[in-house]
Amino acid sequence: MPDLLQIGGITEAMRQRLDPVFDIHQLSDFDPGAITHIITNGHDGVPPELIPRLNNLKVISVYGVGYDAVDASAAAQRDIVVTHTPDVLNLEVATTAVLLMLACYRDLLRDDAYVRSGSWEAEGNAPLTRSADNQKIGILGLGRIGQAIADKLAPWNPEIVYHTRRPKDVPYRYFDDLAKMAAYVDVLICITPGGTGTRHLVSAKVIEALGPSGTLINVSRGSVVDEVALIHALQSGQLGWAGLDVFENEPHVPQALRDLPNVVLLPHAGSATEETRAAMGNLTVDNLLQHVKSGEVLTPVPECRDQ
Ligand code: NAP
Ligand code: 8YV
Repeated sequence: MPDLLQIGGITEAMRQRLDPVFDIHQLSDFDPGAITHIITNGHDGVPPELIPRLNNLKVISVYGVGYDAVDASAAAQRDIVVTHTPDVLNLEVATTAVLLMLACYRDLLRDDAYVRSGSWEAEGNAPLTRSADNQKIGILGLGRIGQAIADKLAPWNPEIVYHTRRPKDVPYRYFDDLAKMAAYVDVLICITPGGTGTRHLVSAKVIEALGPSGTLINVSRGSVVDEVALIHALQSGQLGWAGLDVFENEPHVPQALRDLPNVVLLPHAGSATEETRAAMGNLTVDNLLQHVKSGEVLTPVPECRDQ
């Protein structure tokens, strides 16, 4: 049986499919020379110093589409294939982005608290909120999930615009300058990959351009947004609202963010439904089983294609 190193948790359903095929080892107890496969997730990844120690490693299967916690280029150089779980979570993460945007516009948390606290009875109707209809919405990163977000927003009749490094063949206006797009839109939705290439792409300048009536939604990675600048802008009124699923130092969320009334916070739950996590788990395991069966994988990351 091939030896599989498990980094982070896996579901019972995943274990049941892996058990008959692999000897599963934990980080606390494994023989580096024996490991041929790794299963991990987007948060834990693979510690960079581990890869050179695993001379027989062939596949790293990541439970998640984002793989910034694995050095895929270093793996590819050693003929190790990294796989991930694209597409099966597009709709769920898009729902999360729309959920955060609507919660900000309609002040869902404030109004929920208004009912629970008895303020409705004591003080009368709650203050009015803002309509989410007919807004200008900028998508930063119009890939698989970004497109699903644009599709899911259609009933709110938005004007969709976008920023990526290269323009796409889509019917939306392209901005080659993120700050200019931020100045144009009412809502900025971040859904790029994480990692060094996108670190603090949403800078103080971009946040300032979005402005006091603007809303920032981040369902990408915490590293994409300058969190210190974001907190400052939300506190000072330079930015209106933020809906955040991801943070720079998860699961730590700065107290300053938790104290703000104009934010909606989720615990990196973009794909976290029973149905979508089951689909992600299946694809993560399918990649490993397919490799044992045929030497091929189903969904390699771009750095590891054509290997
Ligand atoms: P994808 O299809 O590869 O799309 C990524 C998009 O980002 C592309 O349009 C790409 O276009 C753009 N991009 C990349 N680098 C950029 C840069 N420096 N500046 C501007 N645009 C850039 O990926 P996906 O499947 O949609 O997933 C996107 C990311 O969402 C994942 O990597 C992950 O980090 C995050 N995610 C989060 C959750 C959650 O639970 N919150 C769940 C799933 C995924 P160009 O190459 O033309 O720039
Ligand atoms: C997961 C994600 O929470 O797919 C991703 O990139 O961020 C989420 O779907 C995470 O990767 C689970 O490991």
